Amino acid sequence: MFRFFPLFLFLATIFDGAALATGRPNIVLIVADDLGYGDLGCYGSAVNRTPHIDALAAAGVRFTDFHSAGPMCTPTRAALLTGRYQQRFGPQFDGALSGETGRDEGLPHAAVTLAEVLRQRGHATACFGKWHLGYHPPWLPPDQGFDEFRGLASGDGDHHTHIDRGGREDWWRENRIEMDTGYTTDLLTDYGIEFMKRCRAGNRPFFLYLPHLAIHFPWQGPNDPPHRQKGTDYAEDKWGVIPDPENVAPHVKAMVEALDAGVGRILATLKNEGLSENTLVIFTSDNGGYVSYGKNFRRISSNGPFRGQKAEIYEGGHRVPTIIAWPGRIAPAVTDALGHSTDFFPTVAAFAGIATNDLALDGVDLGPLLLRSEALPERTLFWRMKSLRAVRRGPWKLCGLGKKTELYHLGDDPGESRDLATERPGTVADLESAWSAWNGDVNRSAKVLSPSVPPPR
Ligand SMILES: [Ca+2]
Repeated sequence: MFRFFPLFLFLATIFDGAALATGRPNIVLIVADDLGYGDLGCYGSAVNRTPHIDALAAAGVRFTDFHSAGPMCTPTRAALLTGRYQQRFGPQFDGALSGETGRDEGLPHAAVTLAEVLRQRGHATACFGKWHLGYHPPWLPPDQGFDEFRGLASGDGDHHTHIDRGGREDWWRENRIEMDTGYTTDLLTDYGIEFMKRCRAGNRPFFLYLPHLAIHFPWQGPNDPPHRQKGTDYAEDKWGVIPDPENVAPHVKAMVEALDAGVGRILATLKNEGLSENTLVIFTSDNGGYVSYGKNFRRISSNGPFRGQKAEIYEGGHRVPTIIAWPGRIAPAVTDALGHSTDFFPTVAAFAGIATNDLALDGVDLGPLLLRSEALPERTLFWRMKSLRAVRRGPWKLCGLGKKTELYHLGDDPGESRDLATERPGTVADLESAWSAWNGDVNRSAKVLSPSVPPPR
C-alpha cells in the first residue's frame, strides 16, 4: 500500500528534540553501490540474507520512498556530500565522471562538503571507500574536507586486486597510491573500525563516510577469483569471472552478504566502544540495481516492485533502500515520507548544531520527521541525466526522454505501467514547467561553480 503522508509506527513521544544532547554526535554514513531496492531482507529480498542491516532497520527509521539524486554513481555522490543537486556543478555531473575523458576534473573545490563543515566544528573526518568524484589529486577526498582517505578513486576496481578498469593500481592513502591486500568490503570495514576506535580513544567526535564498492561490478564475492591485473585494459571485460552470465545472482548474493557482515562489524564496534547512543548511522545506496546488463548478464539485482534499473529514470533507477538510526534518540519506524540524497547534509548539520542557512542547500532537514514524526514540507524533486528527465510531486511522476513524456500516478501504479500523459495534460504541463524552471536554475549555478577551477593554495 502506498500513501504519501508520513506513516509512523512510532513508539513513544519521549523521543523529541528537547531530548537531544547538545554535544557533537558521531556520524557514520554508509553508502552501498548499485544496491537495488529489493536486495535486502528488510526490503523483501528472499535471496539475500542481511540480518545486520535488517536489525539496523528494525532499530531505526526505514524509508520506503527514498530517492538517490541520480541513477548513477558520480551524480549521487556529488549531491550527497554537498546537499545540492549535482547539476549545479555542471552537466558532466549528469552521469559518471569518465575514467577515460574525465580524469582531470572533479567536484569543484568551491563546493562546500559535509566533511568540511563537520571538520570545521571539530569532527575527525574519514572517507574509506569509492570516491568517484575525481581520479587523482587535487580531486580526491583530502581536498574536500576529509582528514583521511583510503580506497579507490575510480568507479570500479577489482574487489581483490584493486586494479581499475584501465589496468591501473587504484588504492589510495590520502593523495598517494598505497596498495593493500584483502577483499574490498572487508578492508574498508577494517579501516572504519580502526578509525572509530582511534577517535574514541582520543575522545574526538568523528564523521565516518564509508562508500562501499559493493555491489558494483566486477561481481565478485569474497570467494570468487580475482580478475584484473595491472597493465591490462578491462573496458570490454569489466564484470569479473561469471560462469553463468544468465545468473549473476549467486555472486551478488555473496557481495551483499559480505556487505551486511561489514555493517554488522561497524555496529558491533559502536556498541562495544560505548558509542551507539551518541552516533547517527545512515545507510543508503547511490542508485538502483542492475537487473540485467547488456546482452549477456541476467538476474543481477532486484529493484523490488519497481520498473527500470540503474541509469534509467524509472523508479528502479533511483528509489533506494535507506535507513537512519540512532538508538535512544530516533524511535523505530517505517515511513513513506519522500526523501532524497540531498537531505543527509542538512539533517546531519542540524543534529550537529551547524547552521546551513547560507549554503543554499536543496535538501531538507529530516530531523522533525525522525524525532517527532512531523510531515516534511511539500516539495518537488527533479532528476536529469543527459536527455532523460524526471519530476516527482506528491503521487505524480513525470518521465521524459527527449520530446517523449510519460506520466504516472505512483500511488495507484508504483510499477509505472500506465502512462497517463494524454489523460492529464494539465499535470504534464505543470511538471514540465517546474522542470524547466529547475533546469534553468541549476544551469545558472553551474556557470559559477566550474569544476575546472583549481583549488585555492
Ligand atoms: Ca552506483
